[in-house]
Amino acid sequence: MLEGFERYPLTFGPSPIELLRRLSDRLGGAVEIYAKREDCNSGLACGGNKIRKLEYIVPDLLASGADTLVTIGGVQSNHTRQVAAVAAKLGMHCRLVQEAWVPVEDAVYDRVGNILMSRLMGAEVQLCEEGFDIGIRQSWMRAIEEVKAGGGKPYPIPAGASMHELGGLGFVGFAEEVRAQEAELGLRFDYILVCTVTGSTQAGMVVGFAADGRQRRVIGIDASAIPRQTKAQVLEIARHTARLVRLGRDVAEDDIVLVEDYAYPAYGVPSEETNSAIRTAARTEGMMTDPVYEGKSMQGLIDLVRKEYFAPGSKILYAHLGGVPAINAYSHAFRNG
Ligand code: 5PA
Repeated sequence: MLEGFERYPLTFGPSPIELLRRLSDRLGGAVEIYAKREDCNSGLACGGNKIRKLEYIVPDLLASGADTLVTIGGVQSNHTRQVAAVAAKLGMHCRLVQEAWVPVEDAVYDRVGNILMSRLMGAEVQLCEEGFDIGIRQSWMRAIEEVKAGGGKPYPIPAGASMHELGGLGFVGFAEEVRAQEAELGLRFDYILVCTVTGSTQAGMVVGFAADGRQRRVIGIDASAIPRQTKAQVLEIARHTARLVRLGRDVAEDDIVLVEDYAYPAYGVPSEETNSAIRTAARTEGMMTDPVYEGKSMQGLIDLVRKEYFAPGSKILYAHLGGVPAINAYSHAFRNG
């Protein structure tokens, strides 16, 4: 589906798939849980899902003649950290707008984890007070204008690279990669579980898996706590991406499956159940997840397995999208493990 699109390699190659045997057993052994490790997909500052999206955006930004990448996220955004890494790798400037998306009072929240790495990689970091939103932001538009006013040539990348023309392509590629790995492993996944916030990860997967009829087997676990807006954005990106790759059919509203039950109490704030899911993954598999994204999808996975949402014998692929650096900003929750 992606033959007509240029890709600038930033990942190590196909990300590994591993069976989570002890986690599967811990949850009763009726289903087999696998993880696809996007959290170790690249050497660029710990990698993650944005690296895969950016592989299809970099050719466009190089062709544009831009000298400064301008993007946006919360203070502990993984996306902004990955854009900073790509800018460093390409030898470009990077301007990051980091909004107050999460209501935290931790004294080191804006010093550790992702934001520490972004600063270290030379990005210009601007903290601002605006709250959480997955749409197009005024603060970001202002930063783009400021770069222009300073004589630079900005290349704008919206939050999560999602509402970018090419933002859905990377995860179409993820689906194609999974199909090739399934052939090698001699199995077929019945469900693909993914954490969703700005939407292009799930949207790309929906388009990619629609090619073999599995789009409704992509189970989005909402971590935004604004599921209506998030689901609408996933649908919009999926429809756009389907046209772009000439899928040959439209994406229906029902093709977007978004489970809303695990994002509480708020975006970026883990519940006790989220933290308990993080501990379970860590203690059964040595697999680290974070309190903002993957901990919530891990919580969803564990709860849905326990509720027998998946038929016995199902093979489930948990897309681990990265995000572990942010755990440093939540040290209090894990002070006793
Ligand atoms: C993010 C996003 P989408 O935004 O494509 O739906 O992906 C959700 C997601 N897991 C899942 C991890 C580890 C993520 O980082 N992060 C954003 C960020 O600013 O880091 C875009 C919100």
